[in-house]
Amino acid sequence: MMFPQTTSLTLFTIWTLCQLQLAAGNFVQFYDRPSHLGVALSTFTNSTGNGSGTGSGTGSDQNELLFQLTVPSSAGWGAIGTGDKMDGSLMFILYPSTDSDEATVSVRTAHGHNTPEAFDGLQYRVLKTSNDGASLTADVQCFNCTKYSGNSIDITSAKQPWIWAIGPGDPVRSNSQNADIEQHSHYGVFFAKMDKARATAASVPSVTGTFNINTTAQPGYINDLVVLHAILLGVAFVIAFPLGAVSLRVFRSFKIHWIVQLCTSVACLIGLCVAIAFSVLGVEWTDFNSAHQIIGIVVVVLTLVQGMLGYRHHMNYKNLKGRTVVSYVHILFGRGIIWFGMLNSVLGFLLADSNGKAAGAGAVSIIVILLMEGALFWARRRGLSKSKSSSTTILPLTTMLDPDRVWE
Ligand code: HEM
Ligand code: HEM
Ligand SMILES: *[C@@H]1O[C@H](CO)[C@@H](O)[C@H](O)[C@H]1NC(C)=O
Ligand SMILES: *[C@@H]1O[C@H](CO)[C@@H](O)[C@H](O)[C@H]1NC(C)=O
Ligand SMILES: CC(=O)N[C@H]1CO[C@H](CO)[C@@H](O)[C@@H]1O
Ligand SMILES: CC(=O)N[C@H]1CO[C@H](CO)[C@@H](O)[C@@H]1O
Repeated sequence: MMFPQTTSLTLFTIWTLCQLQLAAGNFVQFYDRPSHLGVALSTFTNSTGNGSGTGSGTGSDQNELLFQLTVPSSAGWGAIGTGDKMDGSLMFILYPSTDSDEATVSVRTAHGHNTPEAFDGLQYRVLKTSNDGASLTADVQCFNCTKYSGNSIDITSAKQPWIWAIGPGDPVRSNSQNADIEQHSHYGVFFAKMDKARATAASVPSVTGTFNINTTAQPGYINDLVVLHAILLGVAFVIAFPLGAVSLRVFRSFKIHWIVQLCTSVACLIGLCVAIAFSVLGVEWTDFNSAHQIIGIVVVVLTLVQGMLGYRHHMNYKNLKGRTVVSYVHILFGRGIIWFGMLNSVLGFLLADSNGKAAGAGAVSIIVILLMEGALFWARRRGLSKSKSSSTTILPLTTMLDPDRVWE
């Protein structure tokens, strides 16, 4: 009666030891269960490499990347790449070769979302490949991948981003580095604790089981939330708030002003909640220590304060028929918030590594600021010539957004 129990206990012990062995084996593993793409990765410092025998001298140390990639044959192709996006990524794409039980490892880089192109600036070795009909597997030893300077690999990083993708299933069968591949059906980003992948020998780890080992997949919906966040806050600061600001002078409507600014503030609050949600749920931005995140929280909170100031000003104005400190703070903050909000959309795109979009947002913001100041200046001149009373020619900035003039 004891026998089966002892056996299972022994098996359990062996299994546990294997797991410990895995954990101590110093590699990381990513496995996407829906698509069956798996990769096991480690790094190894080759101090005798690079043809020099000086040993520990840092100049001759070479950090090798060793990995096994396995993808389902039915996908047509499968790949991993460095960094968190295609643009600038160093990619290893695996597809069947003309030899029915082998596979081809194609090393490529991508520009934007274009089909990646073969890259030959790499010193690597494909140790073995296989195609058993169900999956393709390859063992790769790369001698200088860690020197790649696009979306680079940091072997000490606790949050190294990687991308992966699998094909749509169209059969690829080629020995060429340049085989035509069709756009992926599935893709994603994962983060690896590279500092846990430092191996003491140059052996390629094997994909074991269907779980992650010291890697975290970035949930796919994070991207959609980022886009929602960027639209809500970008439109708010670059279009809606400036429009609301000039409506007071140009359309002479207090009503349009407060309705637009209130709705926009609500949109900002939603955009902020979305940002906090994806920053917490994701992997990459959990520390809340980037300038974009800090400025963003401050600016959005200030927009709410700004609403209260506006309301107070309005009440005071009704009673006192004149401006109070509150009015001046509202006028000053109004501009400041819009400028910092615009600056923050630029910082947001920079944080997301979209330098082109950052430049675009910056250019549009400057144009909008000029249009806004122009409209305010013009409206002020018009107001002055009509009232004829005040003849000041040099206007302090603060009077341009003067909320009083609406009720005159
Ligand atoms: C035929 C080759 C490829 C084409 C035409 C292509 C095209 C695209 C396009 C248009 C997008 C934008 C999002 C979408 O439309 O779904 C995208 C995103 C993405 N692709 Fe590719 N891709 C190719 C190969 C690859 C490979 C080999 C990888 C992985 C190593 C990869 C990983 C990704 C990832 C992670 C994203 C989301 C992040 C980003 O926008 O860069 N792609 N791809
Ligand atoms: C004035 C307020 C803000 C504006 C105008 C703004 C705007 C933007 C824009 C335009 C992007 C680029 C998104 C893309 O690539 O499509 C972005 C990205 C981002 N935002 Fe904001 N944002 C604001 C506040 C915040 C706050 C308060 C947080 C967090 C607490 C935050 C977190 C992020 C993060 C983490 C990204 C990078 C996402 C990625 O990896 O692509 N933002 N933001
Ligand atoms: C070290 O690197 C050299 C090439 O730079 C390579 O020939 C050698 O096999 C490597 N040694 C190990 C243990 O990986
Ligand atoms: C890797 O080594 C090869 C051969 O020495 C060299 O041509 C290539 O530029 C190197 N690549 C990187 C990314 O350092
Ligand atoms: C599953 C696994 O191997 N996890 C390891 C990841 O790294 C931590 C240290 O941060 C180890 O304690 C875990 O065993
Ligand atoms: C054979 C070889 O890879 N030599 C390289 C050793 O490293 C130096 C600089 O780190 C390179 O310039 C050599 O090409």
